[in-house]
Amino acid sequence: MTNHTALKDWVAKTAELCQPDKIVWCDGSKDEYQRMLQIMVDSGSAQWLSPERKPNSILVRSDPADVARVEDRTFICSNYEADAGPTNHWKDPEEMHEILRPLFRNCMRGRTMYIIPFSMGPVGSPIAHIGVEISDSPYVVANMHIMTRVGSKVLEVLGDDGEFVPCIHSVGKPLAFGEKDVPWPCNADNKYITHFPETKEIWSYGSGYGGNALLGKKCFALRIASVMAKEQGWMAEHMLILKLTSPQGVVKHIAAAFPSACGKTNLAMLTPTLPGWKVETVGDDIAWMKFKEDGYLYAINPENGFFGVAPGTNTKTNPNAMAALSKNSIFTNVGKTPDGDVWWEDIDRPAPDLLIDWHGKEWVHYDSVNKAAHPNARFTAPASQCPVIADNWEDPAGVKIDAILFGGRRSTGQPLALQSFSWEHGTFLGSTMASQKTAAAAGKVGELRFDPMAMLPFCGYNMADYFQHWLDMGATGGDKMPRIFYVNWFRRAEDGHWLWPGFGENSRVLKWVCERCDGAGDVVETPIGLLPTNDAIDTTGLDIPEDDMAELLRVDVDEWKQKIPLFREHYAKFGDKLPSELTKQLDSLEERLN
Ligand code: O2Y
Ligand code: MN
Repeated sequence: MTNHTALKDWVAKTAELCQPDKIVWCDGSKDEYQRMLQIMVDSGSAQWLSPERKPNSILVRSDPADVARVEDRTFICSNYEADAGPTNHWKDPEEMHEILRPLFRNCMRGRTMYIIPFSMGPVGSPIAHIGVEISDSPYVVANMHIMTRVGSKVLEVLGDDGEFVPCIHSVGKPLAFGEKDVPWPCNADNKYITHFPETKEIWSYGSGYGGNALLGKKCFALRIASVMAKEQGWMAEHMLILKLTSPQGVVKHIAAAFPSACGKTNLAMLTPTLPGWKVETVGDDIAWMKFKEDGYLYAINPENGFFGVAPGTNTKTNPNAMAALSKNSIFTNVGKTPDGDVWWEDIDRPAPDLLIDWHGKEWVHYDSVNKAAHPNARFTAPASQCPVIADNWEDPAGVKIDAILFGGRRSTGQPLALQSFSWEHGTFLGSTMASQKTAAAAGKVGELRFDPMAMLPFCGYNMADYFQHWLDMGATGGDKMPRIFYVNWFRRAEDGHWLWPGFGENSRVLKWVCERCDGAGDVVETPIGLLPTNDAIDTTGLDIPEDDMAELLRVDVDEWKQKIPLFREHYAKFGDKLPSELTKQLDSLEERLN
């Protein structure tokens, strides 16, 4: 097991509080993974899929009241409210512990308490960090096996006194003696996803789903890690990492931040349409970046798998994701076909007769309201199963990041691509990032929501301090920092047609980014940044009208002028904590537009 005294004490204290029937230390073995699946199947929580269709894979249906991250139940419990900032829900740490203690008392009665030591990043990498999750959910154990590196090898690296982030999770449904469990235990009316940035602890109660329960992901790798990164001089970002190779063999690594539901997984696994270009995946959701002795920023993907949205994933939009999920995967809230396969909206084939929906009921008909799969239905698949996983994706030294892309879903105004004038201007672009709301998020579809650096739900401290951290990183890295770009695949013409085909054609923009990193690629200076000239993006073989291309790269000065008050209003939320550099950047933009 372990001789780590602090870890053993913490486990004993937690067991005393939660009163589980049994304690199991996870070793991360294949046998253990299989045991978890069988436990879920035997208890009625999961069912095996057909070994022919989806070998060694299970289907799980959650409680309909537990289907997604719950931002309104997510708290940053810093000592001072100002340190959580205006974009987070804050609670005093003592007050939160007063709420949590009675909820956690005896909460694991009738259940097994699993101790899951996990590494975020390749075990032993200088960029990686260790966490230990205590959970009463076998679904969490199995998912953590795929999404992180679990087990004895992590305890070895931890040694007798290594640092770890303690993560406590309970579904919040103790069982009375002899009480039969429900298929998806949770406590729908009492969810708390809480983070303690000063003590670097995570406590999660009441939900068994995704980001609420797999605490290595959003809770640790983004909210707590963003605090650690600020304190220690590195970056924890909501970014994919891809490896781009030109026909001449020039390799660039690109990190990209897009809000949820803007195609990050698709971009990370893109199949280029440009002959000779290759995209390989390092990660699809999170990047941890640290300086190396050479002064450059190197990134790892702290995760080990993909927790991807199923609906909309198909062999056209993302053949590599389809291959990754073809076996050894966990499917949550998707439909099930009579031959034991999975089905979701916009998968490659029409819905068969006798399809079972995510509620476990026979699906009667296809309409836009009654979906067979929940819109946030997920697949959990090992990254190693992705056909285009990069050969260096587990390099403990990380990959040198050459470029950072920001992007969102914007039907008007924002051009196809632009490069920032400088790191500071790039930070300004990230801080004013906005995206149109999709049907998946609360609020009016199409409404613009500011989502700085795609970190709005994930920054574990005051976002104004986070902006300052970006500026500080730039000051440290100087010329060696990645070049920053802003892209937008989602422009529509006035008549509503898409101006840019997207998907594999986005490789054309990546080619220009690659050229710009080497000081080539044509640009024109505009008030909002350095735009590609009309022929700088390689459109060879692409049937795109010249007018559409011109529109994609047009800067509508009047439209941009109208955005200035919105930017000021967005910045005003941060009061005098907003770095003066960003106000300066906004003033300069306004001047350039006038
Ligand atoms: O609904 C959840 O719990 C998952 S959210 C998620 C999962 C994978 C990658 N990104 C996200 C996200 O919300 O950004
Ligand atoms: Mn994400």
